[in-house]
Amino acid sequence: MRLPAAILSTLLLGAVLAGPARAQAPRQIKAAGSVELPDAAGDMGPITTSEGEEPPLDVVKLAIASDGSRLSVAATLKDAPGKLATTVVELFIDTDNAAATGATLTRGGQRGFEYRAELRLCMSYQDGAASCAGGSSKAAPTRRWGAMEVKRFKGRDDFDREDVLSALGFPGEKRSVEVPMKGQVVEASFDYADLKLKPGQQIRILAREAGGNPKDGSGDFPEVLLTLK
Ligand SMILES: [Ca+2]
Ligand SMILES: [Ca+2]
Repeated sequence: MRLPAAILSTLLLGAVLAGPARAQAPRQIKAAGSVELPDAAGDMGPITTSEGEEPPLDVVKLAIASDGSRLSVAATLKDAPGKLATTVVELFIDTDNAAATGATLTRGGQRGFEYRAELRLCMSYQDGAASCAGGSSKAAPTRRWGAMEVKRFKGRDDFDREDVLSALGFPGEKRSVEVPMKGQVVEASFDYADLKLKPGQQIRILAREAGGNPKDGSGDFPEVLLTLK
């Protein structure tokens, strides 16, 4: 079939106009002190484990708040969690708000991050085990809480990093706070000092939904430029 020339050029023009919209950089939200980011329900596929599939930890709201000495992160889940302890949200933090310094993300390619903080959903189980990553697939959970796992990127490579804060508290590492899970909210926090932050400092945060396989391929929230309280 042959298309008339006029229709063909309209189609091509349409394709050119649609191009830049898709390639557009993600929008950045400016916030002072705190920010709340709503998120779609149903945008996460199941978590793949060696034992099979687990239901995803689908975040519907992410709240980030600073109080002058601590930064807290709270994720509201669409459904009650199963029995798998794992990361709910990853936060990549550009502490000097400069893309030219820090690590480049292997997945996504965004630049400039000095730290990665993970909001973990931790659980203890009937058999006495506790986990913030993986968990016991046989025993039933008896308690659930939120904790932070923080790493510092040493350079450009996002796999080259050192421990700052340990979710479960391995010997020799500073242990995260434990915040009991309330309803469907997983929350934890870290000290400004853990990331060498000061009140009034402006930091760039890229949060990423991590408890499952994001259906859009990235799970990225809009970037936030946050001025700390
Ligand atoms: Ca979601
Ligand atoms: Ca930086």
